[in-house]
Amino acid sequence: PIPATIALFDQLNVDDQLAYLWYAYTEMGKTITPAAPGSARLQLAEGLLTQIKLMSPEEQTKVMRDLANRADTPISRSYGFFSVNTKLAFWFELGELMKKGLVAPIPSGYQMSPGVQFVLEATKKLDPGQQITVLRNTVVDMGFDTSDLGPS
Ligand code: 45D
Repeated sequence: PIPATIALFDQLNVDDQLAYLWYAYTEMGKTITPAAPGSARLQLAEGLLTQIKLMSPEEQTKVMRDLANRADTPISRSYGFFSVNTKLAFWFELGELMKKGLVAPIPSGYQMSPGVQFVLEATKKLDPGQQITVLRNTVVDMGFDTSDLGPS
């Protein structure tokens, strides 16, 4: 069920991937709150989060789309160097910043596509440990991995 759920996620377009992460975060956020913020991992991500906070809302949304799109940008490259748990902690913190109004929110009236709902439902059927495995897999390939460029 874990690989199947990840395969479903991989088929989503970039906006649907972001929407999926957002709703997974808002539902799981309740249970993972003590583990994620303030962790030592987040210090590695602090520089990026600070840069993002200083951007316009449009730029903030673009950064998140670029990450999901694996676009080659300075921020996507920095993200690519994070460990998988730092990647999760980074997204978690972005979610917190969105809730606080410091990062551009989901547009009001936004409706999940059927694809997003489907992957979310599949995720809810997994146990909590499996859910985190799915989330690790969704964020691990985001950003830009400079090792994909091969030897220069
Ligand atoms: O205009 O370190 C749309 C543990 C549509 C322990 C959009 C852990 C149109 C160790 C796409 C909706 C393993 C527990 C716009 C960590 C449109 C440890 C915008 C785990 C603007 C870290 C969409 C932690 C946007 C875990 C902006 C499990 C979407 C953390 C943004 C999980 C989505 C964190 C965001 C998750 C999602 C965070 C910010 C799932 C964040 C998700």
